[in-house]
Amino acid sequence: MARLDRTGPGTTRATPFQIMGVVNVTPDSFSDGGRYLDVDDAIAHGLELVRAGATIIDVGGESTRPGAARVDTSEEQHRVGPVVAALASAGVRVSVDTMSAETAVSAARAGASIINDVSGGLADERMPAVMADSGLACVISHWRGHSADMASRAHYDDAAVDVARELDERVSVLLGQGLTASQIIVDPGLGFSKHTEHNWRILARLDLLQSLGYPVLVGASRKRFIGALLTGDAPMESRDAPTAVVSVLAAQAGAWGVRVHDVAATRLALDTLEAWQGGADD
Ligand code: PMM
Repeated sequence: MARLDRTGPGTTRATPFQIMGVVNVTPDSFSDGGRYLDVDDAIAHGLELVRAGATIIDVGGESTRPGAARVDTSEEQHRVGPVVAALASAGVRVSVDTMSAETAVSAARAGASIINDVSGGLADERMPAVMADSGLACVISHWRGHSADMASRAHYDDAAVDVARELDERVSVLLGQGLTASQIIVDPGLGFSKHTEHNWRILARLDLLQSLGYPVLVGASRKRFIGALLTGDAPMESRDAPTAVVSVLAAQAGAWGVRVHDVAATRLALDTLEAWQGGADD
């Protein structure tokens, strides 16, 4: 049986559900900062995530944690370049998590096949042209400003409605700048200028994002709003079980994929959903 091949009753998904495994080559990412700063460790971790079921590996060299400082572009390229090159040459589908046009260009040359820009092409004015020229798939996230002061921008009438509308407007601008519709994957940018209640509202109304007509990527993994479900001083890894539940619910809601740190937990959760759905076919 094809994995999670249904988007809803009677409809078939063109592509299998995507599990994007995170490899942060940073000293300061909130969930795994410093663990894979060494190039060999980062490559090994990427390959391990592929063995665990990741269909894409997302390689990032700049932390976007709340309050994070920007990283120099050459340092960012120095971090991600060798990891992207090694994983791509091993046949892995690689995305580069960057807001820098220069880093996107160099990662594309190194073999990346997806540009994942959490700013949706807003942080670097050269990014839309790079995305258009590359012809690569591009993740366009909802974004209102840099991490240093993003919390001050977390004001919504209805977060789900507002995020869907702002993403739609952003995509229209990018289409006008030469991107094609087939390149676009949208992402609500959970945690970026969003408080806990905003993130849950967006997830509960994922249908509004789906209705834009593009594949939807959900990045909830280990974020603060997931941590808020836990009591006390729970370690970061405790957030992986609720993250896996979010992955299943996102798949059921018709998302294209999820971006997660613990691929094995998400794979198992999705296999459980598939087994459940399989019961309906018998
Ligand atoms: N979140 C982070 C980084 N990159 N990319 C996409 N497309 N969506 C996200 O939600 C997203 C992202 C921040 O999380 P991390 O520090 O764990 O990488």
